[in-house]
Amino acid sequence: MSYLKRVRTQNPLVHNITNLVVAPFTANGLLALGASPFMAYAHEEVADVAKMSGAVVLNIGTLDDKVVQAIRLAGQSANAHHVPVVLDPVGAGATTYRTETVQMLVRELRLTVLRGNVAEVANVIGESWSIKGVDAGSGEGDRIGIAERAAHKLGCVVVITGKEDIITDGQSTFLTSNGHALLTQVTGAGCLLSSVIGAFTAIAESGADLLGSVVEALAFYGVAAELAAERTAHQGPGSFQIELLNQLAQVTPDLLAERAQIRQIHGG
Ligand code: ATP
Ligand code: TZP
Ligand code: MG
Ligand code: MG
Repeated sequence: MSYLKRVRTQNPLVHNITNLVVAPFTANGLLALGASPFMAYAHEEVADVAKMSGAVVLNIGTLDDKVVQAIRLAGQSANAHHVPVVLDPVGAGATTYRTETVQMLVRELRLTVLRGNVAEVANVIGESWSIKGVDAGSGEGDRIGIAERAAHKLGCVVVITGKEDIITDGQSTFLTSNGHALLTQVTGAGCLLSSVIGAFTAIAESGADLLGSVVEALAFYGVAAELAAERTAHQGPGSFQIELLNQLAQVTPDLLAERAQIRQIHGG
């Protein structure tokens, strides 16, 4: 059974501690996919919510000390109960506070997946790459090398997104090239993707399943974006954003298999 089919059959509960820009879009995107979103931030309950969830997605987009503490408590509980943890290090490298916070989080928590743009991932592991606010700055560099070094250093799957996406566990590395440039015109397209990845990690039944489920999540999201763009590109980013939600609900496993552009570049 495809991972997408499993997500829709199992309807995993996904606990999100995310930023205030993207929370409703993220919840609607997860519902469209067939997962069950739960946004919960209170220190009094985050450990309980993480424990009962299929995956926990942690996002520092609009961080403050209270959110950071909620993220730590949720992450610790997820680790203690073997619930997968996805971290989106929004804006790592843009300010010292963000950089130091994500570096503390990756020291304290065992991540399942780290997903960010190239600048964010580089800054998480102490490498430099310029960043403009929450968007990857321009720059040429070894994106694949950064992803693989991050996977080794953190012991998790690392996803670097952009026109082409890199997915690696440090041993095997895949590239997916689905997607559409309109995704860069919708705030939260990356954050929603991190939560979609969370839903796919929730149904991976073994470590061996994990990398495949994340690769499929990337291809699925990119195919949904391509179809949304085909239907709305002449209208603009507003219509595209809504149609992306429709397509997250409508892309079938067969259509995904037909359109997915996945290449393995390293590993067996
Ligand atoms: P950034 O802040 O740099 O925009 P992000 O967190 O918003 O990063 P993206 O890298 O934009 O995340 O990735 C979100 C989705 O958009 C991914 O599915 C990615 O493949 C897709 N994407 C990003 N840029 C392009 C592009 N130029 N063409 C096609 N798809 C893209
Ligand atoms: N500012 C702080 S968080 C955020 C903005 C604009 C959303 C970023 O979302 P994404 O998915 O990284 O584009
Ligand atoms: Mg973006
Ligand atoms: Mg982002």
